[in-house]
Amino acid sequence: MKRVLTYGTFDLLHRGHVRLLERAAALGDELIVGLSTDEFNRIKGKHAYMSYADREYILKAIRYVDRVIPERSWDQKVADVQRYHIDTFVMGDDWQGKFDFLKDYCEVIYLPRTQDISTTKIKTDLSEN
Ligand code: C2G
Repeated sequence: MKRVLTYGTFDLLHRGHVRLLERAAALGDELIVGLSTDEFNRIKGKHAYMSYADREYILKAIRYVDRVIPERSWDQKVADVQRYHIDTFVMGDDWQGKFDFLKDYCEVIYLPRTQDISTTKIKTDLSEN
């Protein structure tokens, strides 16, 4: 049983998010997603349009996602990798190198981001029309 872990806000779920989840899930048998809480988003300087509950509800409907756990801080990743017996940690390559400290605990893979789509772009495009 190969377990994969990733984290994110996943607000206004779009093709870039789903492609990340699809590719991450393909790396193992089970994909666990650490979903940023509304409080942690404030720490990240992000304001999600959708609440944690709504973002969790939508993520759980995605066929590639097996489990959703709350992401409350920057410092929980090592504990999560150990607690959930994670084999592979995956993030988009906008985070390239930022989580290499996890290489002591599991495989770390950064996947190419999907171009021309982001939650910020969606919000900007909508506000201009
Ligand atoms: N992503 C992607 N392509 C896009 C947009 C996002 O591959 N066009 C990926 C990001 O690289 C990330 C995941 O989708 O791996 C979730 O993106 P966000 O919700 O923006 O997550 P972020 O705010 O980067 O939070 O501790 C890690 C943080 O919680 C990551």
